[in-house]
Amino acid sequence: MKVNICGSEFEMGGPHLTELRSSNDIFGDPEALRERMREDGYILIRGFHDREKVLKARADILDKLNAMGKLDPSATYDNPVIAAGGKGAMFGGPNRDLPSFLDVVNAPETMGFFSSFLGGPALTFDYKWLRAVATGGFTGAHYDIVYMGRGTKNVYTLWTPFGDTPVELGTLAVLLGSHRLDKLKATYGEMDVDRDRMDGWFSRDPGELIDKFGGRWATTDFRAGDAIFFGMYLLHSSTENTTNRFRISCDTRYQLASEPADERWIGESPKGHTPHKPEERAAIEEARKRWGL
Ligand SMILES: O=C(O)CCC(=O)C(=O)O
Repeated sequence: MKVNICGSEFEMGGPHLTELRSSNDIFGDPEALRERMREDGYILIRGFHDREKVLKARADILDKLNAMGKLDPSATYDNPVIAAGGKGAMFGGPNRDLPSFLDVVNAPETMGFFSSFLGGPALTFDYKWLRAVATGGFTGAHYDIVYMGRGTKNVYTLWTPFGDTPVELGTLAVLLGSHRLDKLKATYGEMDVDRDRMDGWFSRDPGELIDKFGGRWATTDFRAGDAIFFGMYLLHSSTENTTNRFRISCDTRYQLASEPADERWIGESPKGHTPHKPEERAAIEEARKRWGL
């Protein structure tokens, strides 16, 4: 099967792309999960969330998209066909108008899981990155630290698809081993997109990253309820949505409540990123030359 990551095609099971491994075998064992995280840089859990709750949230998100005129008249909850010329949507913020969605990502089970994984009471950023990704949409390769590195670095991103999400709809893809790239961590990993006025994507070319750093990309088909989480220093991107349907997913963040949190993402109305005009932003290519990367 061919998989399109950021516009480049790879064969699943070939030299450049493999399946993500599930950690369901050690789900109830926090120490084993921490060890797996150190080893793999990510944890995939099938059925992490209550599937019915995820599907209820999906229906509410699709109702919102429909009210915005983003769905084709033929669309159903199972087949959310995008309206002609329709664009994606990014619902960045606390999303308090979607309680069924918060019921998943802020659920006591989710918070309890992260408290156990982190070894103390967890908090989640109030800001949530909820996306409806349209045809052709994808995310370029990046570390999350460049967007949210002003508090503790011990933060985890949980990526949750809201609906059954095969790779052709746009799934999370990770570059295996990229959590151990010391030079990348010491250079790009010290960047702050707001302070440095720079775009956060390190690359839009997944093949280039394999040539430079080695490793393989990994992704998989997700079912509603499945989720993957990873630390701030793992290069990840998404496969491209090559369908005429919306890919709905959210990335949410968790850390120890006792550690400092990046203030941009916390509170009643988190302030988020500082907007900069494109002409005020420096090109990452220049920085990469400076870093020798
Ligand atoms: O959903 C996507 O396209 C990208 C998600 C992402 O970059 C993240 O979870 O940090």
